[in-house]
Amino acid sequence: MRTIAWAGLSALLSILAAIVAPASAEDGYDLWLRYRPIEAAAAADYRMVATQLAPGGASPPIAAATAELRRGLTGLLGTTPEVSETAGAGALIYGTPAGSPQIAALDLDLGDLGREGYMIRSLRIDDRPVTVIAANSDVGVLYGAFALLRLVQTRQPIDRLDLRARPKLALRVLNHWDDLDRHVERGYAGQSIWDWHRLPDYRPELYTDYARANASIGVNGVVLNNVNANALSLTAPYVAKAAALAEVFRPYGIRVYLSARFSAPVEIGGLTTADPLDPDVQAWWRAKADEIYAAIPDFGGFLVKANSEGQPGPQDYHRTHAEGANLLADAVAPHGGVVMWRAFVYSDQAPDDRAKQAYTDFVPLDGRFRPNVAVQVKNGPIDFQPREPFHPIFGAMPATPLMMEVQITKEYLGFSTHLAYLGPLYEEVLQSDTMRPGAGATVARVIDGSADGHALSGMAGVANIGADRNWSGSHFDQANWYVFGRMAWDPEAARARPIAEEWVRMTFSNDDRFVEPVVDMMMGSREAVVDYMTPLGLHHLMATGHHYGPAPWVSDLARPEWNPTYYHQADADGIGFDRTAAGSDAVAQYAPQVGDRFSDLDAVPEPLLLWFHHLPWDYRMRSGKTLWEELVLTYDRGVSAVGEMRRTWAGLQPYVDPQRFDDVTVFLAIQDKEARWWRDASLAYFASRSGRSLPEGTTEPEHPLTYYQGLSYPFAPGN
Ligand code: GCW
Repeated sequence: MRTIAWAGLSALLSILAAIVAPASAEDGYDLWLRYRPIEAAAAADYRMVATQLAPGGASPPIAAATAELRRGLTGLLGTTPEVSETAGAGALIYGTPAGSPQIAALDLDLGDLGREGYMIRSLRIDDRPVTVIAANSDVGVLYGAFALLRLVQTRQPIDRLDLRARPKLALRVLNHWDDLDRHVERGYAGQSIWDWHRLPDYRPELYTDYARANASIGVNGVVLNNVNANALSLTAPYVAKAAALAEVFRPYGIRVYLSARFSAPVEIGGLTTADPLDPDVQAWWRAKADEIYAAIPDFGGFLVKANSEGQPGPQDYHRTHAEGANLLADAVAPHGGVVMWRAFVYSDQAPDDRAKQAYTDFVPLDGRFRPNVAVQVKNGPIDFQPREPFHPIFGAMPATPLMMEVQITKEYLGFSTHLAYLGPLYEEVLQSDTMRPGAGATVARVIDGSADGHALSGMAGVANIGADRNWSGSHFDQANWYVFGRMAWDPEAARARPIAEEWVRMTFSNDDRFVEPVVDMMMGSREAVVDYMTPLGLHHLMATGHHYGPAPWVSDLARPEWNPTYYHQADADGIGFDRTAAGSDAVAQYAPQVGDRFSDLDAVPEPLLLWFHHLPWDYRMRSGKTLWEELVLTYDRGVSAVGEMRRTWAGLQPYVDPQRFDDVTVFLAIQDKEARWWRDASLAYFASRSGRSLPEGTTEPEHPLTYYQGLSYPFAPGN
């Protein structure tokens, strides 16, 4: 009796505690899947459409869809829909024709949805209004469930739906640059979320939530470990750990991949060579693939960084990248796996313009890769700079499936403390027209395979996820994870602004007084970073190693192309890298119309001016100002944009929970300070090169150049 009374009392107490405690803290953990109650008036309408859940079957993805719909609808609408096999009025019927007799009976046309697409329709069955989510696979159904929740979360009507959607890319992959000791290379959100030491047994809820978040935006692959790979991740204990993660992710349609170290046959296999043409090496990789697939039947395949920045690769044996890639491709092919082979290479011997080297190495290999190889090309020819022109390889390897790799983590855009929404950056590259023969080959249409008829297609994002409670290190960096997934789903059609709006509505508030200013702020934020860090086409001006802060003066590193001075070439006469025919002729790697446009001073987009041209300080810009004046003004514009962002955010306090409001406020203050630092340090330096003083009316740098040159941050994160 007493025990029961105690149990009852403590249950009562915890209910009371739940009532008096403020609505669960908004620490960012819930991402865009917050499912907070919607306005009472709207809730009533939505409830009519979602009174009952009628799942087709009980497979893990269908169970995940049911769990998500229950969680989401309960949170949003305040009532928990019952789960029932027979669908009454207001039921949500979901499944595949194969798994659900109710769906099969509807005889829907799902032909064009592919394996992962879905349709959502408002229908009447026996005169009862119902909503149907149908797909050809259970994972497609799960995607549809998330899409339906998104409609409610963004307050769109759901009573007359007729939607069809399917992903345009086969591989929508996050690349984790996570090391086995939980350090994350270029990670600014704490340690790796992969707790390698406690895996495979310990699988915290966090992993399921990670999978939910990815599935909600259509990400279907995860490379678990850093491309600067440790061969140990291919040994049996680590394969078992990867298999544990694969089990957690499988219901969410997510496959795991591993970065493979090319020298693994030597390092962990006891062979004396890793030569791709050596039969023992080939047998070793085949056996390794068999072993991995025995543990992870749906293993995605390998990602490889080879002969780049000190990594081993086929060129160590005088073999080509194609021969290296094909070695691994042959090993995974019998299991349906793929190889993502990175084109991020530049040589320590070749004195050629670094921007040209990947093209020089890879383009001659077009058509020489196995069909299950995708060459993974960074968005631009140098390295994830705040702005780069699109990579010329996109216009030059029609016989090879090309993936695009972008950074979601902001190695060069202010780590996690600067607010920079990357949607506009991704969109700018995807919409760039390569002008290849055969019209309409935008980067989007090259990577989705439609320009050349490739079935293998994909996009990879270097993850910005870590063990920080809010996943990405800052609330607004969650938007970059989100927009990556949404753009990878349909790179041709996706646009940065509506995706930002969707994210804001789901993550913060549907109040237009909040949504509009925040979306505007996000849309301008990447350009602000470009302006205060690398204006007018400048690039690679950051500090050595950790890349935190400005250091355009660095000129003493062992390899020329590691030095910022290599990229800006500023001296008393002028500034910029001449990539025209008179210079490195990198323009020749583009289709003639594109190359001509970049070469022509009257046609080159001014935001790329100094990427392609070396110009005198007095060069007349289109504004009529001199280059020097415009440079100063652009830095200033970047700094004032941050001030504007701070003012905008300060006015939005009534619409945001206190914790996230404060977090963002503090980060914007950091950004403001660092934007000034970038501007002041860079201008102090360029003034010393140009021998000019700042135009009248502009603010002098706060400190002398030597002050900035003396700053040192040995423990900046992510190095
Ligand atoms: O951007 C550079 C980074 C390196 C990274 C490399 C790459 C994983 O500074 O940290 O290494 O690119 O993409 O391989």
